[in-house]
Amino acid sequence: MENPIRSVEVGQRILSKNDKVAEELRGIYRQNHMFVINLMSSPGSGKTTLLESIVKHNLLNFSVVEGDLQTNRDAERLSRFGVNAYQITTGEACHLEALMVKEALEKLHQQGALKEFMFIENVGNLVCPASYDLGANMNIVLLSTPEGDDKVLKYPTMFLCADAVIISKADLIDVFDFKIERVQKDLAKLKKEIPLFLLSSKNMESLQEFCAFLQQKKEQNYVSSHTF
Ligand SMILES: Nc1nc2c(ncn2[C@@H]2O[C@H](COP(=O)(O)OP(=O)(O)O)[C@@H](O)[C@H]2O)c(=O)[nH]1
Ligand SMILES: [Mg+2]
Repeated sequence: MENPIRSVEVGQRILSKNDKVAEELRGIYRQNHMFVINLMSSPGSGKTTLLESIVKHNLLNFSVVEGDLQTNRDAERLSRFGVNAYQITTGEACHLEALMVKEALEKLHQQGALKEFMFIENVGNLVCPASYDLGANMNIVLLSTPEGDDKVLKYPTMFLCADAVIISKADLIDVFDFKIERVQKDLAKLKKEIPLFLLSSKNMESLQEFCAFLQQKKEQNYVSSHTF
């Protein structure tokens, strides 16, 4: 009997449900003149502290979507500084999905809380968030000095989706014998050119430089070209 199973070659990438919602999100961000940054990193690498530092020094006007498995702690940390922060708790999911962000966006919109910048603090890990497009203008990955300078090639999928990389906790570079050149070399193997920032929450200049970069990208209407 003839085998009833036929395979068909697909020349085009099939868009997943997440990709479709991410595309919708890009339209919503554009319409609302928002510049959206998806922050990804291991837990504890300094994402929330970075956002706190930006608001403390009044460097950008932003709202936040927070992603964690449990607790509202990060949204509460930012709310203390008057930031409009919406917390998504994912339960067991190790990443945020576009639909979750869409719902958060609707809530922030209803509260009249949308600002020109919106940060999405993704669930902390260097694996799963790299597979989910959130429609962000920029995907930014933090690597903190205590994690070690060897992580880029260990987690290539994450660093491949980055439009910029931050080495955070730069004040601890010497303590952890962290070699910036190793990160630069490994990033060069993955991508030809990628903006790299050395950042410390204790160093105002480094924060200013990073925020000026985001302002510039916003003015250029930068949209990430990464395909998730
Ligand atoms: N030395 C130093 N510690 C930092 C810096 N940024 C964050 N931390 C500390 O790192 C810990 C985790 O930071 P947090 O922002 O909660 O990380 P998140 O899980 O990525 O949001 C906290 O104890 C922060 O005080 C920094 O630039 N330098
Ligand atoms: Mg956090």
